[in-house]
Amino acid sequence: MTQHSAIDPAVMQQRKAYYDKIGSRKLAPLWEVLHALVIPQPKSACQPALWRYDELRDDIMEAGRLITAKEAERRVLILENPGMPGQSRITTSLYAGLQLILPGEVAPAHRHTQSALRFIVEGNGAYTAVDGEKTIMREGDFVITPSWTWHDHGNDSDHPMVWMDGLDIPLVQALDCSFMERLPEDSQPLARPTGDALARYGAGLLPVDHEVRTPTSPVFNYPYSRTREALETMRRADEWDPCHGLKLQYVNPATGQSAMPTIGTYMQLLPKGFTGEAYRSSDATVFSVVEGKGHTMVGEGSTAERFDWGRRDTFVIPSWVPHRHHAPDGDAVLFSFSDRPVQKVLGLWRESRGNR
Ligand code: 1HN
Repeated sequence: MTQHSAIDPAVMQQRKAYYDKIGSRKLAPLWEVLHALVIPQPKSACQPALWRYDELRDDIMEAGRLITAKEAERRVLILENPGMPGQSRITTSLYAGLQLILPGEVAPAHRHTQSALRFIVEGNGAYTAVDGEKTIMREGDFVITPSWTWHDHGNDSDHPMVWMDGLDIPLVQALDCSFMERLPEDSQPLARPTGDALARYGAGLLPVDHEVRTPTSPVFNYPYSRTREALETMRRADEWDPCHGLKLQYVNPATGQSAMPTIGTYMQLLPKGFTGEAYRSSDATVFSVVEGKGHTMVGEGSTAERFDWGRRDTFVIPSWVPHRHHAPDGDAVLFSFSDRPVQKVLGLWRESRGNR
């Protein structure tokens, strides 16, 4: 903004008339908006927020009595960032929701250009089928639906299943490249046995003539049992990061890049008694608590908030907001996701530790 208070009212009036005139020719003065467009550091509409699972579980189950998975197409409660109401986003660039599928239900097959992740929050035994292969989902599993792959879900178990969906919807929206199709059948035909992708690509091996054709990982279920075991084995080396504890990123084994091109996914272990140092990064991050309880101090000084979290809770930390994780009472495990791979490939990503 220019300093209007110091400007001669006659000049102001001339400028206003000029803006109106050029406005009718689809022109606008940059100098009136420049300082709001290019700011010294991120100032996001995204707010820190916490969703406690024990407070919202009844609401999810009530949706199960109001509408079927099939009628809804996807029966999901959107985790809506309170700073961006009505925009179906948890951060500026990402969508998240909690999806319920009851025993015997199916969520019919469709595909879209948006990439999706599922992070399993409650229950074991429902399946998702992706591009001709089914995988059975268990708590803590990280499951991928790559862009433009057919996917349908079903629950052949005897209990409800809830998972968190993370999609790059706002990002795709910003680029105006949403495409979507439905299959006439509820379930897609299967082309390969369950477990094929993990065997083929997830054992430190690749088919001898494997060609990388898409940026998304060919492994589409990263089972929690393996992830947890990796963290447990690593802890013996005792090399804790002062901000993150032990933190791993999920990778595409065929490229070494992030498992999904638009969404970075991570799992971290905070050991009992962990007192994290302050950390901030330019990628707003969504956390899902897999094990244990603890708290995260969000922000600095008098405006700092404390998020007390436990198993199955979700919280979000906006871009460039300092935060510290604490796990005073026992080990805690956090899954997280953000748009970091996009920021990195564009050369935009930044982080800082401590008071820098
Ligand atoms: C979608 O396809 C799923 O496949 C979940 O489970 C959530 C939110 C918006 C658009 C598509 C799914 C979605 C979605």
